[in-house]
Amino acid sequence: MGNTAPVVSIQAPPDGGFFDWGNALPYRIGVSDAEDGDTPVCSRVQWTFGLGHDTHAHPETTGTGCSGAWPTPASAPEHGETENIYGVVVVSYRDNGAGAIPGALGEATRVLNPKLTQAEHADTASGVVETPDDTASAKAKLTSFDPGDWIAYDPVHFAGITGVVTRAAGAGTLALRWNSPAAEPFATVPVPAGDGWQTITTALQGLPEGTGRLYVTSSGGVDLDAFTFQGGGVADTTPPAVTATLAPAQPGGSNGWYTGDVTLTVTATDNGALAGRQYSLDGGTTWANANNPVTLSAEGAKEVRYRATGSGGNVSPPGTLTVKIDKTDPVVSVTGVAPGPHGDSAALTPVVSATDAASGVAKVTADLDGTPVASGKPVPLWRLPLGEHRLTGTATDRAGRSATTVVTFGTTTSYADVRALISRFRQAAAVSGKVASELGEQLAQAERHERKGKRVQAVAALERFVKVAEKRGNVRDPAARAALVRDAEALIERLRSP
Ligand SMILES: [Ca+2]
Ligand SMILES: [Ca+2]
Ligand SMILES: [Ca+2]
Ligand SMILES: [Ca+2]
Repeated sequence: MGNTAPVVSIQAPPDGGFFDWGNALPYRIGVSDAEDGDTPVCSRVQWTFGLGHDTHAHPETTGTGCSGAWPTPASAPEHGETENIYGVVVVSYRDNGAGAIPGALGEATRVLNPKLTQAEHADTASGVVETPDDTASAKAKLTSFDPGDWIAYDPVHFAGITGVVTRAAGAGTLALRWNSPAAEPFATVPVPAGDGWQTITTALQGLPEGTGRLYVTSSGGVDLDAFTFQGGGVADTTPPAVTATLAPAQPGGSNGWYTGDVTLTVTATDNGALAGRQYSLDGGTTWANANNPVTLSAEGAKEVRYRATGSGGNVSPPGTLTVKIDKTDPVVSVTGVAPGPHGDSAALTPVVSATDAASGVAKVTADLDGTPVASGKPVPLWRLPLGEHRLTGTATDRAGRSATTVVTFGTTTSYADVRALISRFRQAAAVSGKVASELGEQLAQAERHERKGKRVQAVAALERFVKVAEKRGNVRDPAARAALVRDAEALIERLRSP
C-alpha cells in the first residue's frame, strides 16, 4: 500500500497572465489524488503570492481556498525602480496519506507578469545591449537591436489583453512573434521618426492563445525602453452579482406593509472574492455594512439600496427594493358626543376622525350600540331606547392595523322632550292636529299635577296619554307611536318610584 502525491492544477489564472500591481486576481484550484479522489478539502489548499525578483521570490501574502482572489501589493514597485519584479504564486495541497504513510505534498506554480514590462527585463535575449539611461523607464533601455536580434518573455498569456503601448526611440518597425523568433509576426509596431522617446499605441487582435513565449524582433534603428500591455489582463474587473432578501418574505399587513421589523439579507457572488456588502437608506448617499443580516425598523415606505464590492474594488450596480413598515396603530377620536344625559328630543352628530403614522388611514367607521352609523350624520335620540349607549369609532390604516375609541352617553326623557316630540311628529304628519292637541292636553295635566305634588293624578293623566298614543289610528308611524308610549311610561315609572 502506497500513497501518490496529489496533483494540484491552477485552473485560473493562466500561467503568464498580465496584471497591474494592486489588482486582485481571481483564482480557481483543482486537486486530484489517486487515493483521496478529486474533491479536495478546500481549507487545505494553500497559496502564497510572492514577488518574483530575478531568480528568487519573496513571499508576500498567504491564504487558503479552492477559489477566491489573490491580492497583489500596490507597493511592489517600491522594491526598486530598476528591479525586475513579477508575481509568483505557489499553491500546495497535502493529501490524507495512507495508514502509517504521512500525507504527501502536491504543488503548482504560476508566474504572472506586470503589464509594464521592461525591454531590458526580457527573460532571454540575443544580440541586444542593455544600456543605462536616466530618461528611460526603469533607467535602462535596449540598444544595438539589429535585424536578427531578439528578446523573449516566458511565460506569457494574453488573456484580457487588448493592446500594447510601446516606448521606443528612433525609427523602424518592431515585430511581435509567438514561440519562435522566426514565426510570422502576429503584430507589428511601427516606430515613426521623431525626437526622443515616443509612445506608440497598438491595438492587438487575434492574439495567440494559451501560454507561450513572446519574441520581439526589430528592423533595426530602434532603441526599445518598455511595453505596457493594455486591458484588464487576469485582474478581477467583474463586479459581484448581488441580491437581497427580506424576512419575513411576505409582509404580514395589508397593501404590502410590514407591521414589525424586517430583516434584510444581502447576498453576493463574485468571480474573485467579495470585499463586502452594503446597504443604503438614503438613496446611496451613505452606505452601511450589510455583511451580516440587517434589522430594518424605521417606519414608513423606504427605498433600500444594496450593493457588493469585489476584492478587485469593483462595485456592483445597486439593487433596490422598497420596504414598508407600519408598527403604529391609528389614533381615533370621536367628537359631537357629550356623555349626557341627553333629552331624547335632541339629536347628536357623532364625528369619527383618525390619524395614522406610517401607512395612513384607510377607513373610518362608527357604530352605535352595534349598529353602523354614518360619521357626521345627526342621530335623533328618540329613536334609541332610553338609557346608556355606546358609540364606537374604528379606524383602520393601510397596513391593516386598527384601533377603536368608545364614548358612552345617556338618554332620558321629560315633559319638555315629549312635548317637543309631539310637535315634531305633528310637523311630520305622523299625528293629526286633533291627536296632537289631545296628547298635549294630557301631558300638560300630568305636569300640572306633579308640580302640585299630586302624583296619583299625574300618573292617571299619563295613562290616558298612553291610551291615546298607543292607538294605531292616532299615531301612524310605529316608531313614533312606540317612542311616545315609552316616554310616557318612563315618566310614570319616575312618578311611582319613591
Ligand atoms: Ca495521495
Ligand atoms: Ca526600460
Ligand atoms: Ca469580481
Ligand atoms: Ca399605522
